[in-house]
Amino acid sequence: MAEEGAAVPPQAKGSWSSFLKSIASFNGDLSSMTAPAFILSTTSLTEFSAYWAEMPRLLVAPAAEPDPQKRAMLVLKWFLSTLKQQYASRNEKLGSEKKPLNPFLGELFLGRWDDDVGVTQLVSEQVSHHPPVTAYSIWNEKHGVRLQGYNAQKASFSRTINVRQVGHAVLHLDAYDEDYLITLPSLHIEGLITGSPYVELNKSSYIVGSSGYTSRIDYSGKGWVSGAKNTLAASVFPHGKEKSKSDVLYTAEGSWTDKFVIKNAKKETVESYNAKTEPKTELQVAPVDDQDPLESRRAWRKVAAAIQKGDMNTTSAEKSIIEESQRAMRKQEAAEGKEWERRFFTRAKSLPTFERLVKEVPYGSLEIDQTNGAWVFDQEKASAAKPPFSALSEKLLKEGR
Ligand code: HC3
Repeated sequence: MAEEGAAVPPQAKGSWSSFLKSIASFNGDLSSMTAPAFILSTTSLTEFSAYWAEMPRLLVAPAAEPDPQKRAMLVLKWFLSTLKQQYASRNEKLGSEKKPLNPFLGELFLGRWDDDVGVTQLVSEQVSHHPPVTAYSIWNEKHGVRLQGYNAQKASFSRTINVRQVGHAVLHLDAYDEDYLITLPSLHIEGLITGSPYVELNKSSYIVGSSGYTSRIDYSGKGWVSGAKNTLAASVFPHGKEKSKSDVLYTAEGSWTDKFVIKNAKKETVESYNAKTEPKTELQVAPVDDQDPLESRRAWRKVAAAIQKGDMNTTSAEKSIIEESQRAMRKQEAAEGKEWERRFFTRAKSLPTFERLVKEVPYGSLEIDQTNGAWVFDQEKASAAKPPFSALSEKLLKEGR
């Protein structure tokens, strides 16, 4: 058994115990949790949208596959390949899962990947602050592949922090006018007692394709008695055949942080994946000084620098400046009877693709009350969008902040 608080710096032992006591009674809003300095991350949640496409080659691969069953399998392979980046990369890089910066309404994270599959673009925007909701759109024009989605988190405490993700993603393949509805896995935090938290996925998630094939992915981890960390087992089957073993077209088995294989119905390996060796393309982001004031790294740079130095007074002071200015804007909007204008996304009145495909997901529903609406990428807004992205940005730019 690991020593209690083994990864907690000696001077932070007291604050870590208080943090553990406080989360046992917390209200479900992850952003309201006050965590000790050593566990604070300098990265905002708006940046997490990039995890969907760090291997653009895998994202666009289904677009070149004429067979619809194989296409569904390649979509599954791409999705599984994103899991390590999404849920374990911070652990690998920083030694543990840290508490991300809580994005402000209108915060943006913009970037692009440039590699042998052409340009893949990313737009991520905080479309709601209460509750926190991040929306994103990722597209590769050359291969006609578009991914868009939004997510929020509902947390609860029982033994540890349990997080249910609300929201979904839709992958669209232009060449086949095909959509894949992607539901998001639930997770919980392990390693809290030892002071080195990490994410473990649990339960199941689905990918439902409009071509008639669904994938279900089951997640499990290291239990008290048996099981291995980050285990996945998935299958691809025709719509309506989830319970029929004889209808399974492909299975995937392995680890989402290590290796997995995909086999066909004859149990022949058709694809294999090694998360440790798969090359990634680096995301390109504008230099901070050239960014719009609403862009994440520019907006948070003073906070991030203070966190890096372990200077909690400056961290709080700089966070307060952002929070105060956000409060002032909300007050002004309320007085004018207006709502903050999202730069790239719009609240949808209905989501026909979601409604059609979600029928294949047991207990699947939209839950718009949990995400302040259903959010879609607005092509018109995106074509018109040019920095600075708000009157406030312009003011800040002029003041040279
Ligand atoms: C729960 C989480 C914030 C949300 C993160 C999400 C669900 C965000 C969307 C991404 O696509 C996938 C993703 C990955 C990791 C999730 C984070 C893990 C931990 C973090 C909590 C707010 C931090 C808890 C604090 C502490 C100190 C225990 O780490």
